[in-house]
Amino acid sequence: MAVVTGSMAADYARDGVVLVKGLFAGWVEELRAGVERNMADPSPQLMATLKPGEAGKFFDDYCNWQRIPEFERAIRGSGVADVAAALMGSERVQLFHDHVLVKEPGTNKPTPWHTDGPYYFVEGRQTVSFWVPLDPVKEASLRCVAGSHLWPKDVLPTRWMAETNFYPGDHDYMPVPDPDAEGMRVLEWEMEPGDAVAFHYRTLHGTRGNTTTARRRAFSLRLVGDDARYVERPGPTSPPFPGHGMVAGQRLREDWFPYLN
Ligand SMILES: O=C(O)CCC(=O)C(=O)O
Repeated sequence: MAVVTGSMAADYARDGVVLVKGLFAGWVEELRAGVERNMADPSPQLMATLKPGEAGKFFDDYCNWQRIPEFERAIRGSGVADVAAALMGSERVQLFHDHVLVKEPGTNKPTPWHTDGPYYFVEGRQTVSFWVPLDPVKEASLRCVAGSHLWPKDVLPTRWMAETNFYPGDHDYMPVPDPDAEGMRVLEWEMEPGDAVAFHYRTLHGTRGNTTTARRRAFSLRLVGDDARYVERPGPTSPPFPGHGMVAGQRLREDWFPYLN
């Protein structure tokens, strides 16, 4: 069971990202089985990721924990809620959604720099995602810009494949920066299966392509804490959760987004 030290919580508050070694180490086979089940039977929300002619295969699907028992067992059994509570400084922890991102060998396409927050209909200081590789990763690991969760403006959300703005119309977003060219502090780790990068919904992140001969399977888990509230966005969000019926300022409805602790 991974333990959050005081210095890890302080790092998370300052950088908006921290490595949690071995958080899902006992759940790797379970999660791999869940990913296989998910890939064999994707949801209707499966995302198109590669343009015609782009090399490889990039599987990107989400919101499946209710129908993939391996995911629910790992989420409830791993102790991730306690880790999330300690990192966020939150009493309660709610499950927002799961996300599977598999880059097969030779998928050169990088995952573009982005922050998840603007795509979501929930906002708060207390948010955390756990990106969990299910294969050893080096170059294709998650890359996060330290401190970006504290930037005053949200980063423009875009559609990864079409490279157009995610929401119609003009909104007050900052343009997507180029962290390498702009000399930003980028944190990334060589990781073992079951390690986790914990990062805030406002943290700028991306990944390189998978140019290796090995698969790069990743399970990402999105959780929220006490101060997270439903917010209106300029259009349908990702994930959309049609018919959710929530209004601005409400906590996420408990019957769809259960408490984990
Ligand atoms: O795995 C990737 O390529 C990107 C992961 C990501 O953006 C996320 O988990 O939010």
